Formats: sequence, structure tokens, C-alpha cells
Amino acid sequence: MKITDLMYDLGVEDRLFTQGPLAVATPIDGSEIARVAPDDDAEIDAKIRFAEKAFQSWRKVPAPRRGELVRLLGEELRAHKNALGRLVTIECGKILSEGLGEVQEMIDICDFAVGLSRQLYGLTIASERPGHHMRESWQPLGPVGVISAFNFPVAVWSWNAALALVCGDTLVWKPSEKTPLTALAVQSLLERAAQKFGDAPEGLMSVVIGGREAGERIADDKNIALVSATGSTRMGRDVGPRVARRFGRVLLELGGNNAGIVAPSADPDLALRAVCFSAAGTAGQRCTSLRRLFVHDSIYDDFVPRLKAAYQSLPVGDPLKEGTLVGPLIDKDALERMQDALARAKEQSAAVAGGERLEGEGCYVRPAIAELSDHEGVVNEETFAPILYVMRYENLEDAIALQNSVTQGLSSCIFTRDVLEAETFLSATGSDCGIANVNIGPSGAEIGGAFGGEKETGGGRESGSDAWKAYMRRQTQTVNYSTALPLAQGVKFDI
Ligand code: UN1
Repeated sequence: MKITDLMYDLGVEDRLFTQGPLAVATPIDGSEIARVAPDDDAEIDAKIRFAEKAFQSWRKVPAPRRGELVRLLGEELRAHKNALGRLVTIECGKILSEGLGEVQEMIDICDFAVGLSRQLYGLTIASERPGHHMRESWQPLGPVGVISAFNFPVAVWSWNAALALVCGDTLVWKPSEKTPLTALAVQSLLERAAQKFGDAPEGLMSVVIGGREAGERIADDKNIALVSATGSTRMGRDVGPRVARRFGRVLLELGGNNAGIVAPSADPDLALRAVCFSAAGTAGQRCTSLRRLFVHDSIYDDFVPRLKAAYQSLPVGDPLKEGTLVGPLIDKDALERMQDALARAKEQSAAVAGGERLEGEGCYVRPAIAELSDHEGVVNEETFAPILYVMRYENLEDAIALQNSVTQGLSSCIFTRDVLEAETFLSATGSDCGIANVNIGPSGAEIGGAFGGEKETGGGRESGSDAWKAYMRRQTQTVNYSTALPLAQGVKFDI
């Protein structure tokens, strides 16, 4: 597949994607589409130093002016939405409307960040001492290292970058080694925005091409004030302690094993569509994908056969083709992991429908439904593939308890028209996840809310709400505008 025209359109220089030892393949047919050169240690260190130097001046630029750069980035993204969305589809295999949706998500967070750049509100706090003012201010933090995954190759970067830039931070980005092209394209769009901006410091943001070691180098570098990492729990277990050892800050967005509950009063048509999109859409390769479904006993025998029929007719194939709803898995390893999980489900006596590999050069599969009588074994694991484990439940409390029984805690949902059930699900004794939805699947969040989850999902929050605070340094400030020196808590220290 020829991508040269797309890359030119996005302003990426030829040498950046035609030379180097690392081959980039498209999951559409597995063919090689580009070659890139990984950064060696010295190059990574230089990029980090560059980011540190740029931070020294960027932090002095007033936040609303920093917002102007993000506004210009949003404009570049608007102008290049089609090309970048297409490149996302070619590089990671999600269907074109989702590739375009991912770029839209970037545009949305840019808009959000521009507004934020005129806010970044602190507090004033009542002081116990006469003639004193107390307040809380938010200051730029430093260079931010972003480690992102193949499945959202550009949107996750933008959640971090748009906020970090208005907060006065600089960036070093290590994308997945499976998706370096979209990262190079975004870097080029940001450079264009910076040129229009005028006086942005060089080194404001750079891309590091590399694998796990490159990520570790960023995690270990004490100049990186915050490491924001998205990926597997295994990756987070490595990155988290590395950053903690040097008392750096981390923001982790790791695995999910997201569940849904279909209650007796659910609108069956709505629930069916929502389940198909969130479990089979993106070929089950979202961290928010639906992986476990609890269906009430009283509706199970109507709902589940309909779901299986809908799964059979889902159009699987070339993600660039109009009408396709399920694209390929990212690579052969992903296919193997899916087949392995299904084999284990069968060993646990699951009734499996679908899951077979389909014709074609890429790793195309029919999304699978595995009906199980018990919530155990393989159901507890996140397999990054379109497998939906379906189980019966009788009482809501039990379903919620099973939903919460896994080690991850990212997203969750319930389909019900019963307000008591809905509110119970959203209460302190309901879902234990970072995201809880009613009559919507667990995936496809908007940027306005804080995104992230609990337990082994890592606890970080990105994107909307007050997630920006992770990218800033909180400072408590007390000013004495009197001529006396009263001490807090009535302490006397007269000399
Ligand atoms: C991810 O899969 O890493 O909520 C992020 C969603 C998207 C983001 C998913 N907005 O599904």
C-alpha cells in the first residue's frame, strides 16, 4: 500500500519514513508500508535535554498565549483530518469512521485545552492569621514523557499534549513501535502550528522512535517530571516503579476488563447495538472494549441468540472500505492470543460462537461470543481481541459483585430503564470503575470527562474535567501583608 502521498500531505519528510531498520506494516494486509529509524540512547537523551531547555522558556509564556499554539494545532488537525484519519486506519487497522473519529477526538481536546488556557484556576483559602492571604496556585511542571499504545495512536497523545502545552510543559513522545507514522505526521502538524505561532521554543515536543528500552529510558530520566503511560498492566508494572524510584510523577492508563449488565427492563434493541459496537467494534482493541456481559436470566434466551445472530452478520474486512464495521487485529501475536483465550474458554466448557480466522492477508477474525456458566479463569483476563464472555445473572448485587471482582477497574455499564437499578449501579456500592455508564456501552468516551480507572488500570486520569492538574505543580502560597508575625496554631517564638 502506497502511503507516500498521505505522508507528503501531512508534511512528513521523505527520509523520516523511507529509511531505517524498523519496518512498519499495515494490518490491512500485513505488507510493509514504510521504514523508520529508531532513536539510540544518545538521541533519546538529546531529545529529553532539548525538552528540558524548551521548558525553561515555555513556562514563562502566559497560559492564554500557550493556548494559541494549541488552537493552531487544532486548526492543522481540522485541515488534515481526512489524511490523518486515513493514516490512522492504515497504520492500526480501525475502520475509517473510527480513524476520523480519533482525529476528531484530538480536535475536541484542543478546543477544550484552549478554553482551559484562560482558566487553570487556583483557590483562595481563608488564613487563620490576621493580615495574611493564602492561596493555591498551579505552576508548569516540566517535560512530560508520553508513552502511547498502537490502538489509539494519536488521540491519547493529544489528551496529554493539549493539556501539557497549555499547562506550560514540554513533551517527549514515544508512540508504539507499531504506529510510528501517525506520530511523525502529528509531529509535523505541530511543527506547522508552531511556525504559525511564531516564537515557540525549539524542542517543545519531539518523537522518540523505539521499543520498550526507549520507554524505559524516558521513565528513568529525572528530567522527565511526569510519565504518562498508556498500555498493558505489564508495562505499567515496569514503568510505575521506575518512575517512583526517582520520585517522578506517573499517570497510568492500563488494562481494562470492562463489563456490562443487561437488566430485565433494558431496551433490547439499544442494548444490542451498544454491545456490538463496544465488544466487536475496533476489533475489541480498545482499552474500554466490552469483554464481559451479564444478562438477566429472564431475558437471556431472547437476548443472547439475537446477539449471536447480529455477530454473524457483522461486516468484517478492509477497514478502508465503506460498510466494514470490524477491521483486522493488529498482528499475528494478537491473533494467537485470541485463539489461545478461546481455547482456554472451551476448556472451561464455554459455548463459543465465532472467533475463527477469516480469509485474507491480514489477521481478520469473526468476533466471538463465549457463553459461560461461571465467572472464572480466562474471564478474569484482558485479551485485546473481540471476545465477549457472556454469563447469566439473577440478582443485581451478584452481577455487580462479579463485575467488580476482576483486578482491573476501567469502564463499566448497565442497560436498564429502572431508576433504582441505575442509581444503585452508580452508587458507592455499585461499579468500582473509573467510568460507569447507563444505557451506553463502556467504550467511546467523550473528552470532557476525566478518563482512566482504578486498581490495575493504574489510577491515572487524563483528558477532561480537572485532569489538567496532573500536568502542573501545586503550590500553596501564604502572604503576610501585616507588620506583625503571628505564627500558625498560636505558637509563640518571641526573641
Ligand atoms: C484506549 O483504548 O486506550 O473511550 C482509549 C474510548 C476512547 C478512548 C479509548 N475515547 O473508547
